[in-house]
Amino acid sequence: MSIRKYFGIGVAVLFGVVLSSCNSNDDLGSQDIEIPGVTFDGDIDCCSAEEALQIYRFIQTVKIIPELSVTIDDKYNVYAYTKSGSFHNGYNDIYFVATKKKNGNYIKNFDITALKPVMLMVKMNMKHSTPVSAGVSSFNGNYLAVKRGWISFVMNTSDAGSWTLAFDYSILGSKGTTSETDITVDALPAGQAWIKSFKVGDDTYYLSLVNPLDSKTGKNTVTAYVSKKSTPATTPYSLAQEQFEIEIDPRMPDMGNHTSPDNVALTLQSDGSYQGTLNLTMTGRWRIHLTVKDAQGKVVAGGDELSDGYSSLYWEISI
Ligand SMILES: [Cu+2]
Repeated sequence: MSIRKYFGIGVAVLFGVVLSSCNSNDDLGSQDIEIPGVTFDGDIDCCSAEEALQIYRFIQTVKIIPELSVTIDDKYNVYAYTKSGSFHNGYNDIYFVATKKKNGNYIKNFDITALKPVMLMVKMNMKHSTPVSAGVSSFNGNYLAVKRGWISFVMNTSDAGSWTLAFDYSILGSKGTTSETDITVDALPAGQAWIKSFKVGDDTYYLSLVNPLDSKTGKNTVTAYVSKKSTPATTPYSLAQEQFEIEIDPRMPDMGNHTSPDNVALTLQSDGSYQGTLNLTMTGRWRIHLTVKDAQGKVVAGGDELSDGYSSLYWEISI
């Protein structure tokens, strides 16, 4: 009893936050606002009221992608979110939650087992996919019912072509694949380039820089993924099995290409990502010139081929 009372207080506090953030309408009694999942009714497939509140709070930090909302077997709803409510060129985190249609409660255990983005290149009449996360897993220990994956788009939507996204799901016994849904992938602003490719023999690899806009002045832990282009190219590109090391040489092209000290090459981590240290000593536009070495330490991409002596393989970010 006391536990439910505690949750009741939690809900009331949350309503207070919601109302004060848009405090124009005093007629909105808290009882008129429905937070999905907060009606704790002992549904064992679903979250407790406390978990539901965590999810609800998390969802306030991201934006829904309406076109990717689907109803499954007339029993479940799946909602997809990104930070901005849209997709852009390069790396995008994508989040999913699932609810029961009949009561709106968040479902604790479900899986999105594959993300399947495909671009139709209209003029060339060919299709290709793009790098994706190995799977979609729980956000973290606090957000078991929020799943997170990523897609790194090699191209944006343009006259050259457009994207669709489908995904495989498994929700309380319902399994299947959603239909291919049209999505828009926006170009990045000038001064930003977050995905680059290189070739080793006949194989094409993609280097996806993770959420570079989170970088701040000073030393940043920088994360990237190396993905391998699939055959056929319509199969989503999974993480490369080969091991690399990615040396970074950040330069400011607008300021005489000065660099910064104490950068650390990106190396493979146990979770499949690459991590290193990127030191951005000031705000502005940075080119992060890359030299990629294979497991034997041999340079396989990048180097000093630009006329100014810097690698032509680079990410570009503006902070
Ligand atoms: Cu394309």
